Amino acid sequence: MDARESRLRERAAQAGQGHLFADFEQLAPAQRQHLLEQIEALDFEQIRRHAELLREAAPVAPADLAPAPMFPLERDAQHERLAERAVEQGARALARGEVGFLVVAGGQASRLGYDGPKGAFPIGPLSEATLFELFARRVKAASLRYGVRMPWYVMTSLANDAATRAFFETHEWFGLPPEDVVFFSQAMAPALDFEGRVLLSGPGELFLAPNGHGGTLSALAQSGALDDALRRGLRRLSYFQVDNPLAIIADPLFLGLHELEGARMSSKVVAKRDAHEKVGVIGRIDGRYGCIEYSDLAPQLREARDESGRLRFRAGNIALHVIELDFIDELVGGGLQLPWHVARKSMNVWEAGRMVQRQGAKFETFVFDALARSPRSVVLEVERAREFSPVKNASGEDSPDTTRADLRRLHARWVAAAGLPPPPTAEDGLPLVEIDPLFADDEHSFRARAGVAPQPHRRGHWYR
Ligand code: UD2
Repeated sequence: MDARESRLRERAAQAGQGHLFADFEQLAPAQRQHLLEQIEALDFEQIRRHAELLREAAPVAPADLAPAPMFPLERDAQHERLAERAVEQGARALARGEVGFLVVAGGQASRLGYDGPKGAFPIGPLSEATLFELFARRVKAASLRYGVRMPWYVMTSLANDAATRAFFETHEWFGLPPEDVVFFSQAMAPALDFEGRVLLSGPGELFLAPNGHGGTLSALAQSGALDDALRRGLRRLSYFQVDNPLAIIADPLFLGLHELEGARMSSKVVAKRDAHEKVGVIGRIDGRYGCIEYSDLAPQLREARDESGRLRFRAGNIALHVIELDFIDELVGGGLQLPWHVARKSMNVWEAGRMVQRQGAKFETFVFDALARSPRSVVLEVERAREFSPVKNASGEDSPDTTRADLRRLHARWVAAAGLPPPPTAEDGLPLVEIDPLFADDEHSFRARAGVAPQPHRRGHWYR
């Protein structure tokens, strides 16, 4: 046994993780080296704290919850005046090249059951364009519209980094300048059993899971992506999730309101469908901005109505944010530690020489917990049909079928608004139409091109 191995064996044993060496003798030399490297990289102190978290009773629900003031969809004259100013302000910031894009794509797409980066999933109703391609075309559309380079930061994780980079390379970065697509990887956190022991996912392989989208902030700083953004003269990032192809990523209204408010991090929300929709709610928690998890909202608050009869806590979080770069710099520089959240689930693990299914825990931090550090923040209510239709599950609610249907409905709306002939209806009773973001990226720009006929397509109307 060499010195490194005995040192690591001792460290693991002291931390109560001696079982990691149980199969060591049966491993091939390369597997042993790999396991030693993984153990060397473990933060045993953090694992100890995570194990403690598991032993604690369920976290106490926050004491003081209140809805956050919103910039609403239904606007009075004063709102309209502010919106006009904001749109101008936001458009100026975009044209000055102060805004970059940030997509979080480090998740494992386990609910979708797709074997590959979620962004490589085909979603275009006619084009079958992947999520990454649709976003790339939106980034390009924004860059052309504002006549400025707009870098795109793509967060991956160890589980999909190589595959994501290869996917972009194969598709020649979807026509974007490769130097303007910056990949960076979030950190991983070991999954534990309920006694706090690190789990294995195979022989000599630790069970590591992405550390949640809260990991974005420190990963931006540690990877050099934050410096890259500052060097380019960016001031803020437009943050979105890879699963929502409706996301409006270069939104002058949102950016302008955020800037006029002097906010450091802001959020878009949609009115919850009903009291039971399982989305977090943006609100005030103990006097600070934050996102109240569905499960933390007591039934009487979940159902509570305001004087107009609408849900009191209705600001459903759709995970679209604007985040100032100097805010990230300050948080990370100050040793940012977002709270850890525990997800208990059934997992396939390697134990006593075979794969078994058992209960375990993954640990994640959430980016919206950083809202608590932004004294001012905009909560902009947007229309669900225009901006939110996530691909989460393989079928049923929030699945590829519902997202494609929502894209078709939205684009049919643009076609109708432009007074163009309606697209053909498919067997499901919905119009079969798709508009390429580079043809037009919103209703307004579509109307401006209303003279252009759709490309013939064997099934529907494809504007591209
Ligand atoms: C999230 C929000 C929920 C609502 C919803 C909107 C949380 C805990 N809940 O639900 O309140 O806003 O989104 O769609 O966030 N990701 C990473 N790294 C990770 C984990 C996730 O990059 O370690 C990415 C992932 O690739 C995806 C996004 O974050 O783009 C959301 O992840 P999710 O599908 O696990 O979030 P979900 O559905 O629990």
